[in-house]
Amino acid sequence: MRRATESEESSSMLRAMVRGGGRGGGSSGDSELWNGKPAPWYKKRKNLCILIWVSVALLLILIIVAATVVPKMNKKDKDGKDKAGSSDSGGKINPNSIPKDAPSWLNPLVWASTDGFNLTYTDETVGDLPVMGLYTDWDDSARANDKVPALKDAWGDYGKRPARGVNVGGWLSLEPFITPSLFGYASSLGIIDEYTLCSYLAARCEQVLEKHYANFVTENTFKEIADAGLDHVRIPFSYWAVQTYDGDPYLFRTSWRYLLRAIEWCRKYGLRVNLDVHGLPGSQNGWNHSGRQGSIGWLNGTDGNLNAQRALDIHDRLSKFFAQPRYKNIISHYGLANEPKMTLLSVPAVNKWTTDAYNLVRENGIKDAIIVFGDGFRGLGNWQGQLQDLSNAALDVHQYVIFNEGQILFNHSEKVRFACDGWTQQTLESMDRSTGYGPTLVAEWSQADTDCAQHLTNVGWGNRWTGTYITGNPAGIGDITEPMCPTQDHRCSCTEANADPGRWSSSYKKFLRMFAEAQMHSFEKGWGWFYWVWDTESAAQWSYKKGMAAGVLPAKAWDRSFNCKMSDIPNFSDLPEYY
Ligand SMILES: *[C@@H]1O[C@H](CO)[C@@H](O)[C@H](O)[C@H]1NC(C)=O
Ligand SMILES: *[C@@H]1O[C@H](CO)[C@@H](O)[C@H](O)[C@H]1NC(C)=O
Ligand SMILES: *[C@@H]1O[C@H](CO)[C@@H](O)[C@H](O)[C@H]1NC(C)=O
Ligand SMILES: *[C@@H]1O[C@H](CO)[C@@H](O)[C@H](O)[C@H]1NC(C)=O
Ligand SMILES: CC(=O)N[C@H]1CO[C@H](CO)[C@@H](O)[C@@H]1O
Repeated sequence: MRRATESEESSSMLRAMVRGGGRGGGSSGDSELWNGKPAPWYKKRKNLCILIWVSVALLLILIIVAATVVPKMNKKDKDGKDKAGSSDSGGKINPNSIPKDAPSWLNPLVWASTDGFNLTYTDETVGDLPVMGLYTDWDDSARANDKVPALKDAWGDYGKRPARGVNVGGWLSLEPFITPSLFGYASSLGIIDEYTLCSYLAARCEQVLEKHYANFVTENTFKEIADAGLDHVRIPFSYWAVQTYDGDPYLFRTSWRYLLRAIEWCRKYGLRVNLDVHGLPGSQNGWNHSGRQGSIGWLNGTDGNLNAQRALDIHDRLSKFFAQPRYKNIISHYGLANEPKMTLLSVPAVNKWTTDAYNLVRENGIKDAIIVFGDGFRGLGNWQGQLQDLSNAALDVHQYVIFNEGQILFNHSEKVRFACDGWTQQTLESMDRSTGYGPTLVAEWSQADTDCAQHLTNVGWGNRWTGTYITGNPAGIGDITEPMCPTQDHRCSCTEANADPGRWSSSYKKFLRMFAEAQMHSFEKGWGWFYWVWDTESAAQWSYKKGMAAGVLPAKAWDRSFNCKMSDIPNFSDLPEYY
C-alpha cells in the first residue's frame, strides 16, 4: 500500500511543478513542496536498499505520469478550460517572488484565472496602472477574416469599410438582464445594480465578481466572435477598474486585468477593440448599467464638478496607459462616456467635458484611435455643427425599437421597414455634416422585438409589452399598465419571446433574421455597428451567439440576403410565435 501513496505523492509533486500554486491548483500539499520542505515519507526512510529501490520505482512512475499527465495539462491550457492555475508561462509561481503585502490584483497566487497571463510579479505601472499580467512581446499579424486587414495594416476609411462588431456587455460592467444569476436575491434586499450588489456582498464581492469575470468571457469567446465574421469588439468597463473613491462599494481594480487579457485575446484573433467606459464617477445617466441606478451625479448635483474632474482623471490614466506602442494597432476606438443622459444634463456642460476629455486623451498620446462620444439621446439632427474641432472623432448612437413607446408597437413588418427606411435615413443624415454631426457609428443595437427578457427594464419592474411596467414611483409616474405590443390586448404575452430559440416558429425566425439584416444594412451606411451583446445567460433575443445557433443571425456577418428591398418584406405575423 505504500506504493500507492508514493505514486500519489509523486504525481502531486509533478502537478505542483506543472501548475504552480494558483488558487485551486491541486492539493494543499503543493505549497509545502514548493516551500522546499522535505516530504515526510522521505525522512522516515532509513534503509538504503529500500531507498534505492524506491528511487527507481519513483523514476519509472514519474516517466509514466509525465507521459500521460503533461500532455493533458497542455491540452487544458490550450482549450482555456482549466481555470485552476494553468498558465502559458509554464505555471510556475514561486510564492517567494510575490511580496507579502502585494495586493490581490498583483498576486497571481490568488487570481481565479491565470490562463493567458504572465505570472511574473511586477509592480511596474504606466499612467499609474499596472502592467502585471502582460507579456512583453506582442504580435499584430493576425486578421479577423480575409475581408479585413491584419491589425498591423491600416484599416482605412470606416466610411468605406464599416466596422462589424459586437459588445462583450454584462461582463466587466454588470447588467441584471445579461446575468440574472448574479441578481437572484429576495426583492426586499433591493439588489438591482452593481452598487447594491457589492454593498450587500461586501467582502464577498471580490470572489463573486472575479468568478464571473473568469468564466463569462474566455479566450474561446474571441475565437467564436472572429469565426462569426465579426471584426471589432466593444468592451464595456467601469471606472472602478481604475480607481474607487471613499464610500464606493465597487470592486477595485480586479476587472483591469481581465480587460487587458481580453485585449490580448482580441489581438490573437485579429479583432480591433473599442474601449467603452460604461460607468463614470457619480453616474452619467442614473441607469443600472452605469453601476448605480438613481440620480445623475456627474455634471449634476453637489458633487457634479468633482465627479466630472474625477472622470477626467480616469481618462488621464487610461490614455497614458493605452498610448503604449502595443495598443497603437489594436485600439481602434477610444470611448469617452457611454450614454450620458443629455436630455437631462446641460448640453454645453457635457460638450465642454467631451472637448476637455478629447484634448487630454490626444495630448497623452492616443493618436490613431477614433475618439467616440455618445449622442446623449438628443436626436441626431441636433448635432449638426457641434464639436466640429475634434478631428478623427465619431458620434455614437444606440438604436433600439423596444425602449421607445411608439416603436415597440410596430408590428413585425413595420419593424423591418423602419429598420431599413428610418435608420438608413437617420444614418445618412448624421453622416452628412450639413444635416448632422458627421462620422457616426452604432455601438449598440439588437434584434429584440419585445422587452420581455427577465430584468431587462430593471430588477423587479415587469415590462411594457405585457403592461406590467411598474417603476415604484409613489404617484405611478412612468408606469405602463396597458399592454404595449402591436395588438395591444390580451395576446401581448412574453411566453413565445422568452421561449427556447429551438421552439421559435420558422416565420418568427425569418422575421428576426430579416430585422437583424435590415439593421446591418442601415448601420453600414455609417461607420459600422456593434451588436448588443455577444452572449447572455438566458435572454436569447439579445445574444449574437444564441441567435447564430438558432439561425436568426448569419453564420458570417457579411453573408446576408436581405438588402432592404421593400417588396421583399412579407406580411409577418404581429407577434412572436412558437411551436
Ligand atoms: C513577464 O513579466 C515580467 C515582469 O514584467 C517581464 O520581465 C517578463 O519579460 C515577462 N515575460 C514575458 C515572457 O514576456
Ligand atoms: C441632479 O442632482 C440632484 C442633486 O443631487 C438630484 O436631486 C437630481 O435628481 C439630479 N438630476 C438627475 C436628472 O438625476
Ligand atoms: C400584405 O397584406 C396586404 C393587405 O393587408 C396586401 O395588400 C399585400 O399584398 C400583402 N403583401 C404580401 C407581400 O403578401
Ligand atoms: C402591420 O402594420 C401595417 C401598418 O399599420 C399594416 O398595413 C399591416 O397590415 C400590418 N400587418 C399585419 C400583419 O397586421
Ligand atoms: C432603471 C434602470 O436603470 N433601468 C435600466 C437598467 O438597464 C437596462 C438595460 O440593461 C435598461 O433597459 C433599463 O432602462
